[in-house]
Amino acid sequence: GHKSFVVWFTGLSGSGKSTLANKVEHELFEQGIKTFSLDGDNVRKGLNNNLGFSAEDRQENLRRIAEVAKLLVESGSVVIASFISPLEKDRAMIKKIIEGEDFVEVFVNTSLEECERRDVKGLYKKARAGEIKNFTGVDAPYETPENPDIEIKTEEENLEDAIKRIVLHLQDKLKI
Ligand code: GGZ
Repeated sequence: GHKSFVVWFTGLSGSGKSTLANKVEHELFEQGIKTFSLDGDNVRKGLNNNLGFSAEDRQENLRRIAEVAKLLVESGSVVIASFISPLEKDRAMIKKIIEGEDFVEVFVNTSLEECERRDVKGLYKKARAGEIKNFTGVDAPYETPENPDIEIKTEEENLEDAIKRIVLHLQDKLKI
């Protein structure tokens, strides 16, 4: 067996959280590790489909996700979670919920300018046009994590190196 814990990716929309999370999950899968991914696509459409993007709804979104992550850790999975998780107080809540279990915070540090330049889903454009309200980085805050376990600067480090660095950090934690 292996130890189980949560790897939590935080960063702006379009920062590259999902790309990194998917690749890290693939690496762990290849090592025979039991993983489970939580992200906006599988959570906001189902469990949290009654929640929007006000500060209160984001907090409740993240609270439920942290509780689910804790259950999955108890069942023996390495949980890979990617959510903007913009506020320090909400990230502190998440850590408190997951508690004794190991928690690895990965800050995907891509500048707002770069996320907006990429604008993969056209959401920044819509937010600037006022078609989406409370958009993180535009008219809702993102508080920079003070002490992440790992920081990935996607504008400076290539994807393969970043994945290697994350997986290496997780190797130690996987040992019973
Ligand atoms: C931020 C929004 C918003 C607003 C819709 N603000 O890039 P995406 O599209 O695929 O990922 C973003 C996702 C963010 O949901 P999270 O659950 O990660 O947010 S939080 O942790 O703050 O609860 C984006 C889309 O939802 N999206 N409206 N207003 N992102």
